[in-house]
Amino acid sequence: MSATWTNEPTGSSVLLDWPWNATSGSGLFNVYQSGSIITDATAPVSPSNVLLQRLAAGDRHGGGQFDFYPNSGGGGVSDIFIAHAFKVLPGFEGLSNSTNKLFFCINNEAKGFVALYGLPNSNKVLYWNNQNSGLLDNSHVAGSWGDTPGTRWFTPNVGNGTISLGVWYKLEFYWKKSSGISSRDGIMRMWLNGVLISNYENLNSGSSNCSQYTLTQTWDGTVGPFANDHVYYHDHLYLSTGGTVTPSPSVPTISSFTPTSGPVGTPITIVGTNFDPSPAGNAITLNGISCQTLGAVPTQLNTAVPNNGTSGQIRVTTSAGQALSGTNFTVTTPDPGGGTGGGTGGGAGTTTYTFADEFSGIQGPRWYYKMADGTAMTYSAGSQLWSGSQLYQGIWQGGCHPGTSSAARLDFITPGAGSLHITGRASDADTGGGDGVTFSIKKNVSNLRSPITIANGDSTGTAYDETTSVVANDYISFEVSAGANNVYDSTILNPVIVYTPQTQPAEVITLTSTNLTLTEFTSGFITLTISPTRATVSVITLVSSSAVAFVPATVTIAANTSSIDVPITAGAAGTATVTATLGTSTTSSTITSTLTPVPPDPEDPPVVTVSPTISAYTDFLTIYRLF
Ligand SMILES: [Ca+2]
Ligand SMILES: [Ca+2]
Ligand SMILES: [Ca+2]
Repeated sequence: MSATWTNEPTGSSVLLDWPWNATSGSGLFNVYQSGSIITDATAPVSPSNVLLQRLAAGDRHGGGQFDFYPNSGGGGVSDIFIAHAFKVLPGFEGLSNSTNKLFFCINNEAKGFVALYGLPNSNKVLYWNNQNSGLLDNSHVAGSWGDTPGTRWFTPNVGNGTISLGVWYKLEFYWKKSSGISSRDGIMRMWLNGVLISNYENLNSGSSNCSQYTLTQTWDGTVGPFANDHVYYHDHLYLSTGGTVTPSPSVPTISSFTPTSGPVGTPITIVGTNFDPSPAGNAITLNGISCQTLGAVPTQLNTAVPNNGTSGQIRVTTSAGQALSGTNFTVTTPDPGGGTGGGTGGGAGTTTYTFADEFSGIQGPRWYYKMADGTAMTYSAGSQLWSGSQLYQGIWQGGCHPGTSSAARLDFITPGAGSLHITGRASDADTGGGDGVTFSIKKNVSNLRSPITIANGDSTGTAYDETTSVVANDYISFEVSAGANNVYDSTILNPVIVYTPQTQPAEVITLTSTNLTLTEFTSGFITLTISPTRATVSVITLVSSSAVAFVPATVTIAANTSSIDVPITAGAAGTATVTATLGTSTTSSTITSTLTPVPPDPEDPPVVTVSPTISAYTDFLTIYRLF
C-alpha cells in the first residue's frame, strides 16, 4: 500500500505514478497538447510541479484531455485504483448542466466519470456517473438516481463529498467490474483526504475490463456559457490495479433484531456484521428517529425505542456505511397494567445482566475477568476457568478465588448513561479453613459501598443492594482479596445488574424545503432545512409525485448541520410535489418544470443547455465514435 494513498488495496501493482513534471510520458497521452506545467509550493503530494488545466471563459468544448490505457496490450484491468491530488481555483462557477467532469474510468459497457456536481455558483459535490445507454441496470442501488436501466448518478452515501475552491484535495477512487454482464457485485468507492465518502458494493458495472483513464473537464460535451476561466491544478496522478480490497465488506449489515415490537423504552438487540465496537461509532435510528447506542460489539448492538419512537425500519450508520433492516420494528402502545412484563426488576427499557447466566470464555462485551491491577485473566475451555498469574487466582461461573496478593476482579462495563441497580450475596464457598476474604464493590476504582468481610465458614454471607447513576463505560468491579493468606478462599460471586437507560428527551423536528422552477430537462437544487440540528446524521427520504421531477431516494444531513442542497432534475413540463420525510416530520416542495424557450434564430450562435442525461447520451455516442 502506498504511504501517500492510504486506501490503496494491498498488494496493488502500480500502473502510473505521475508527479506532473511533464504533460505526457510513461503511457500518459496529452491528446490535444494542451495544459502546462507550473509550480505551486503548496502542492500536497509531489511539490512543486503541477499541471494547469484550463477551460477558458466562453469555451463550449475542450479543457484538455489526458489519456492512459492500463494494460493496453492485455485487455485492460478488472479493477483500478485512481489517486489524484487536485485543486479548483476560485472563480470557478461550474457548468449549467451541473456536470463538471474530473476524470473518466471507462470499460466497454460504460463511460463512467467522477464529477464535481452542482449548479453554477453553488456547492459542488463529488458524484459518480456510470454513463451508459442502457446496458447496465443499477435501479436497485439506494443512493443513486437516473435511468432504469441506464445512466445513473451515485451520491456520496457515507461521508461528505463537498469541494471548496482554492483548496487542495487528495481524492482516492476504486472501481471494480462486475463478474457478469448483469451481476450486481461491482464496486465503486471514493475517499476524500483519506475519508471514505462513497461505498457501493452492489453495482452492475459491466463485465469488461477498465480500458481507459481520461482526465478532462468536458470531453466533447457541449457546455453552456460561463464568465470566468475554469482552472484546475493537478499535483499528482497515481494508478494501480490488482490489489486485495480490504476490509471488504466493511459496510455494516443487519441480519435480524429482537424483539420485533414493543412500547417506548423497549430494549432492542440488533444482530449483524461490521458494527463499530465503540458505541459512539454507531448511529442508530428507528424510522429516522435517533436512538441511543447502549452497547456495541462488531456483531451486535443494543438500543432502545426512543420516547418519540415510531414504527419503521432500523438503520445503523458507521464510518464505513449504512445498513437498513429489511423489516419494520413496530412500536406498540404500552400495557398499562402489569401484563407479561411485570416481573422483578421490570419497567420498560431496563436490561438485566445476570453474571451466573452470562459467564463466558470471552472477555466482554459486558463482563471482564481480571486480576487486581486490571490485567486480563486467561481462559481455559477445558476447566471453564479464568486464571490469574497467582496460585489459585481465578473466576468461574458463580464464584472466584483470590491470589495470594492480587484480588480476583470481575468488571461490568456500563452500556450507556442511566442507572444501575446491583444486587447479590457474597459468601464463603469453601469452609475448610483459612482467614476469610474481603469483598469489595467499586465504581471506577472507588468503593461503591464499604467492603464486606467474609469470615471462613460464613456460607450465609452478606447481601448487597446498591443503586448508582452511571455514564457509558463506567465500570463496576467486584473484587475478592485474600487477607493474610488465600487458602480455602473460594467465594460466591452472583451479581445481578439491572440497567435503566437515561430517559431520552422527546425529539421534535421541523423540516422545511424550498420550491423550485426549472426549464424542462435541466437540474437545480432545493434547500432542505432541519430544525433543531441533530447530533447524529439524519437520513431523509424523498419522494416525487411524478416524472416531472427526479430526486434521490434519500439525502443525508450531516451531524450538527442545518441544511442540505438536494439536486432536482426536471422532466417534461408540469408540476410535481417532492415530499421529504424524517420520522414523523415531513415537508413538501413544489417543483415546476417549464417548456424550453423558443430556439434562437438559426443565424445566431447556438445556445445549448444540456441535461445530464442528454449530455451523457452525447458523450456515449462520442466514445463509441472514438472506438
Ligand atoms: Ca507534482
Ligand atoms: Ca484468606
Ligand atoms: Ca473459606
